[in-house]
Amino acid sequence: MSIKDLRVDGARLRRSLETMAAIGATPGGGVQRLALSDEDKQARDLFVRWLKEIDCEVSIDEMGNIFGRRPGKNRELPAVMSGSHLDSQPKGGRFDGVLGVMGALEVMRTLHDHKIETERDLVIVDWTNEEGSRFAPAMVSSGVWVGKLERDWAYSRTDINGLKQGDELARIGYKGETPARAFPIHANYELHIEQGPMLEAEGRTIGAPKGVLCLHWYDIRLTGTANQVGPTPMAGRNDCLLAAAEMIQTVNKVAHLKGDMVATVGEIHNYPNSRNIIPDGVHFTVDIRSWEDDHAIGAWEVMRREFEAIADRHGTPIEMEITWRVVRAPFAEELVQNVLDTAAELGHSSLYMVSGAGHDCSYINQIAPAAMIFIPSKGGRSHVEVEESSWEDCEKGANVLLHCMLTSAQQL
Ligand code: HGY
Ligand code: MN
Ligand code: MN
Repeated sequence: MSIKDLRVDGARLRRSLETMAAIGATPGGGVQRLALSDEDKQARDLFVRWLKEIDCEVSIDEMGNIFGRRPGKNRELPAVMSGSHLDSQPKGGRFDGVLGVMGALEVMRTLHDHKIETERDLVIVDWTNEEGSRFAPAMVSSGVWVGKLERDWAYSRTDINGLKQGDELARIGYKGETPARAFPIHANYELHIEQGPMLEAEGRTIGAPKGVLCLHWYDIRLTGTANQVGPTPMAGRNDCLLAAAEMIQTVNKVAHLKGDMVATVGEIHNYPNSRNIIPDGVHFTVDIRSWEDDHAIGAWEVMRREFEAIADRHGTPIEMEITWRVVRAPFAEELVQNVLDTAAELGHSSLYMVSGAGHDCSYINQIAPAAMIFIPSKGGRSHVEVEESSWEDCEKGANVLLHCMLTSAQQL
């Protein structure tokens, strides 16, 4: 069979996705596989087993990133890499992240079945804690790997129960010895569901993002004056939840200032959260994204000033933390073109677009040529239990990944 006629085994890809979906399955048909949870460990152990079944060299680094390497003929050449993440949102979907890891595994299985030799090594990877839901920020382990985030800072990040990311890595047995530091990469591809409505709306099969928006995360903490709700007059209260409500309105208002921007308050904690106590503490998060980095920066400056004015008016002490910022990731044009050309050669329609969702590929893009391959999300939904993509599109995306990786792996 000529290399051009090589195709993945769609049924086997479906089986591996269904097997993974059973790990942390939720009653609503989604998954809960929070980073470094027992479910994440279960999925990791299975991935490692599958890598060993096809004779990949397995390594686990200090951030728990799992690498499976398939030797090429010229081992000293920079490798071709592909991967994504096995961790999920609290009530996440069965495709976000895991498609990119299982799709890459299916590529390796296909090459293994057909005994295909490549010039360059191929490496596939499960990046630890891409979601940033349990331990903020997102994409933390690819961020450490490319040298943009500090390992010990990442280790120190805590979840809502005060557990540290580094301790949880050790607890599940994935705090590896290998330094979490980039090795030479010739090209990096990430297969992922679009998580938005564009491909479906345009009736296209393969998305070729020109890049990923910048992502900026902030944590806002307010201090109120708790009291019994009954006897305390309305005048003179320091009600920090009321102040927070006005700030949340501000986030939404500012987001509309620029067409390429989105801003969201997705997480809020109210203390002591009792209906008959005026709250004495509120913690909420702000997520701002835009294609132009300075739009998101400018939006934050407006929000920050308005938050200060609101806090002042309520007499509410406020702390604002710039938690995390990752710059916009414009992907390598020649790799994006390779995605578009490969989709066409395989007979699939494609769409040149932008990714509003963050991905590990954003960080890899800062040290090596990178690009992504999207498939449609039904109803444009994601980060929800009803997240859905068709098995046929999963197979098509994996075939585009297979041939993009082969094209790059044969380049000398
Ligand atoms: O936030 C994101 O877009 C990704 O799910 N980490
Ligand atoms: Mn993802
Ligand atoms: Mn996600």
